[in-house]
Order: sequence, then structure tokens, then C-alpha cells
Amino acid sequence: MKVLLINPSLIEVNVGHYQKATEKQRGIYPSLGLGYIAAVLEKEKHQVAIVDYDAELQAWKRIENICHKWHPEVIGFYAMTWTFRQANVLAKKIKELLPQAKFVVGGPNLTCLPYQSMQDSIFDFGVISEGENTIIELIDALNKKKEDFSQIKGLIYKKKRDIIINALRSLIEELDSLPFPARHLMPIKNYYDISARNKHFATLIATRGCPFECTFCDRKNRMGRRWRVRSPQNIIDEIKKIKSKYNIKEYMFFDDNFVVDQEWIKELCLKIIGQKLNIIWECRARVDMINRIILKNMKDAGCYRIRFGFESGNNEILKIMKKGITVEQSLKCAEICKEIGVEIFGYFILGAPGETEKTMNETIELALKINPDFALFSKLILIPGSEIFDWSIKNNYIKSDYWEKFLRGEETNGAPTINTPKLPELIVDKYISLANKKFYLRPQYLWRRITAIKNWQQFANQLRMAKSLFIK
Ligand code: B12
Ligand code: SF4
Repeated sequence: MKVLLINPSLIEVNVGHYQKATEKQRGIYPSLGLGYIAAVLEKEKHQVAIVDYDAELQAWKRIENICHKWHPEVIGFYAMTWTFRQANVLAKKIKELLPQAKFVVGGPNLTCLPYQSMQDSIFDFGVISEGENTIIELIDALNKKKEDFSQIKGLIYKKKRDIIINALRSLIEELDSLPFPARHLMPIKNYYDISARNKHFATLIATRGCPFECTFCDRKNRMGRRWRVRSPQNIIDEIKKIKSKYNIKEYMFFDDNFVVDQEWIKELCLKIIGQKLNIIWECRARVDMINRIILKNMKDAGCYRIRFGFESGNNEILKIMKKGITVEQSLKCAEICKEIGVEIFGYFILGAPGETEKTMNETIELALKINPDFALFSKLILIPGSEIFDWSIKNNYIKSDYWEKFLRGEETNGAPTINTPKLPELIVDKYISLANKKFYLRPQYLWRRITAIKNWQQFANQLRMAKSLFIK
């Protein structure tokens, strides 16, 4: 069958504090999820095209062209909660061009709000959680003109006026059995990242799932609590393929938690060194997973930066967040990174339950003490599926149908917070801006950034970053 896959615009999501300019400054990244879906479909001999809205100059024109000339039979969308409405609007426009086509949606929004997403949308089918096996069975059923979808696990669909949710599908155990994302269908050279060292980079997912419990994080979208890994050689093979095809030397591991199993990471690093990949890369890890030996291995294998969620400078707040780390661990981890020479990108959250002006000040102090190469201060937002969202409903800080209404366009703030008389959102906003000023406007920091510039790309990125932080 002919399948058109679309990644709707994240930049156009002008909701809450996610302003267009900020999104654009941060960067544009491929949807690896769509890449995997396309790859398994191609493996089954289906024809696939991908349109990535933000990465293409005339995305709608291209979609129109594809619809008029190629006549796709199935249109699939990746959607976060924040891009779901865009996906629905686009699907409606496409339906006018292709009334017979079937519309499928997958991605994190469908996984955390399956029923609500189908309710008022144009989609015929939704794929919950990992989609590779579900989409193959769905396309096969559509190809054979079957009308009974009840046996396809992980599927939600419309049957006359009803919305049917099938049994869930088990998670994929053998990640090596998956083909590599279909990057040949994506505009690889159009992706960029504000903090990357090179103009071109590639993103990768080496593991799936997260065993931790942070209350602000979305549980349903963690692809299970069991941490599943690809074999180091399988990851190396993917990098080699990207390197030889696109000559890309910089890689970003988008995994929720890249460093969990010390033996696995050691083997991966030794292979990167042994097979002379000669790449640089960054990843995301927890502060409690880093030690000198492992970090040295990572650095030798080309790791130049790690993104850590330090979150708070107060141990009580960290406990409330169920982050499972302490301020002391954060400081220790930062010390090791500096000693070994690996850059730190630090994430800090303000506005958690129990937060006061004193604890927010402690978080800013921690950021200054750690002194990472980059720091991102965010307000704690109540994302759907998180424990803190449920807690906020119980405490009457937010209505239980908030995100359902958001999907219908009846709520427009994509970043709801715990706005209480004790800690009004305006105060948290004030502290975010104070944190940015205190952190970024230090002469010592500015000098460090200037001296770190190695090429024009980095210079342009630093300007972009300054613009996104201080010019709204
Ligand atoms: C990389 C990333 C980003 C990137 C780019 C997103 C992208 N293009 O992928 C950037 C940095 C821009 C980003 C931004 C944000 N992100 Co983000 N991000 C991620 C991250 C870490 C990795 C995505 C990924 O590559 N996953 C791996 C692939 C293989 O999984 P997948 O995408 O889910 O795809 C699978 C299935 O979903 C399904 N599927 C997906 N699409 C489709 C389509 C079809 C047709 C089918 C059949 C199946 C299908 O099959 C795929 C293969 O199994 C995820 C966490 C995660 N682990 O997924 C968060 C995540 C997607 N982000 C999240 C959030 C909250 C945000 C922000 C709001 C954060 C913030 N506070 O600023 C912003 C959004 C900004 C805005 N404008 O609103 C949430 C989304 C929750 C939700 N309900 O939508 C996630 C799930 C993290 C989390 N657990 O909280 N993010
Ligand atoms: S914040 Fe990171 S460690 Fe915590 S639950 Fe989410 S993915 Fe796991």
C-alpha cells in the first residue's frame, strides 16, 4: 500500500510559554518514531513517503503534490499532545483531497489520551505505544479490505459511533530485530540543534523504557518500566550507515536514560573506540548513574556532553518529585564531569509542590555552584499521564478534563502549572527569569562561552540561544 507519514509542526504550536521563536531557536529534530514506522513498512514492501512540517520549506505544497500525483491510501501522523490539533487540522485538509484515504495517528499523545484523542478527531485509527508491529497488522488488514480490526493489539478505532480500544500489545523485547529508522525519507540536512557543535547531526534511540518514578514525568509514555537495550554492535552498525551515507560526525542519543547498565555502556564505548568510528556524541543520564570509570570510557569514545536533570537544589523538593537523587549526588556528578572534561547541560525545574521562594533560590544557587555549560530553567508543567497531574486534580488545582479540552482547542495554555495562592505562577515566572539572568549574565560565564566558540556554527548558535532566552 501507499502510506504517507506526517510530522506536524511543533513551531506552529503557539501555546502557553512555548512561543514560536523559542521553538525555532531550540532546533528542529526528526521524528524517530515515524522513521521506525516507515522502516518496518518498507521492509514489508509498502511504499512510504514522509513529510516533516518544520523541516521542509513548503510542506503543504509537497503534501498536495503527493496527494494529487501519488494518491496515498493511508495517512499516518506522529503527535505529541501539543501537536495533536495541528495533526487533526492537517488530516481534515487532506481528507478533502483524498476522501477515501484512511487516517491513523500514533505517538505520545495517543498513548496517554487514547480515547480523548479519537473522540472529536477525524482519525479512523490510533496506535497506542510502540507502533511497529501494530501498523504492520493494520496495513495488512486494510490491504486485504478486512473490516474486523478487533484482533489487532494496541489499536484503537472507530466502529460506527463507537470507539473501540483493543487489548494492549506487549513491548518489543528484541530491539535489534527492528530496522534502522528510514532516514532516506527525511530531509536529514535540514535538522539543527542550538547546542550542537556541527551543522549536521543525527539523533538515535539506543534503549527504550525507564524504570524510575519522577512525578512530573509522563508514565504512560515511557515505553514501559523495563529498560530494554539494543546490542552495542547494532547501534554501531546504525552509526556506520549514517556516517557513510551522510558524512555525519555528531550524534545525539535521545534515550530517556542512556546510562543504566554499566557493562552495556562500557561495551558500547569500547566498540566505538575499537572500530574507530571517530565521532562525537551526547546523551541524557541521571546524576546517580555516573562514576569516574564509566565517564572516562564515555569521554574516550567521543562523548562530549551529558544532559542531566538536576531539577532542584532542595532535597525535600527532590523527594516530593520522587526523582530519587540528592543535591549532594548532583554536586558529586558535576565534579566528576569537570574533572574528566565532559560538558554538562543542566535541567532545573521551578514550581513543584511544596516549593517556596527559599527553595527556588536554592535551585538557582545549585545551578550557579554546578556551573554547567548550559542550563535550562523550566516551570513544572502538569503534563498528561504524570503523577503530578493526577495529584493536581485531587487537590483541585486543575480540572480532570483539562487535556481533553486542550485537544478540542477549548484550553489554550499548553503549559498549565500548580498555580496556588501560596505560590502563584507569576512568582515562579519571576524566578525563571531571575535564574536566567543570574546564570547567563555573569561576566565569567559570558567569557567562558566566547572562548568556547570553535567555529561560525557555534557562534551563530550562541546568538540564537541568547535571543531565545532574553528577547521574547
Ligand atoms: C526528542 C524529544 C523531543 C524533541 C523533538 C521531538 C521529536 N521530533 O521527536 C524536542 C526537543 C523538540 C521535544 C520537545 C518537547 N517535548 Co519531547 N521528547 C523527545 C523524546 C525524548 C524522544 C522522542 C523519540 O525519539 N522517541 C523514540 C521513538 C522511537 O518513540 P516515539 O516517538 O514515541 O514513536 C513510537 C510510538 O509513539 C509510535 N508512533 C509514533 N508516531 C507514530 C505514527 C504512526 C502513524 C504510528 C502508527 C505509530 C507512531 O511508534 C513509534 C515506534 O515505536 C521523548 C521521550 C521518548 N522517550 O519518546 C519526549 C516527549 C515526546 N516529549 C515530551 C514533552 C512533554 C515535550 C515538551 C512539551 C517539553 C517541554 N516542556 O518543553 C516539548 C514540546 C514543545 C512544544 N512546542 O510544545 C513528552 C510528550 C508527552 C505528550 N503527551 O505529548 C515526551 C513523551 C517525554 C515525556 N515522557 O514526558 N521533545
Ligand atoms: S524524568 Fe527521566 S528518569 Fe525520571 S521518570 Fe522521566 S524519563 Fe525516567
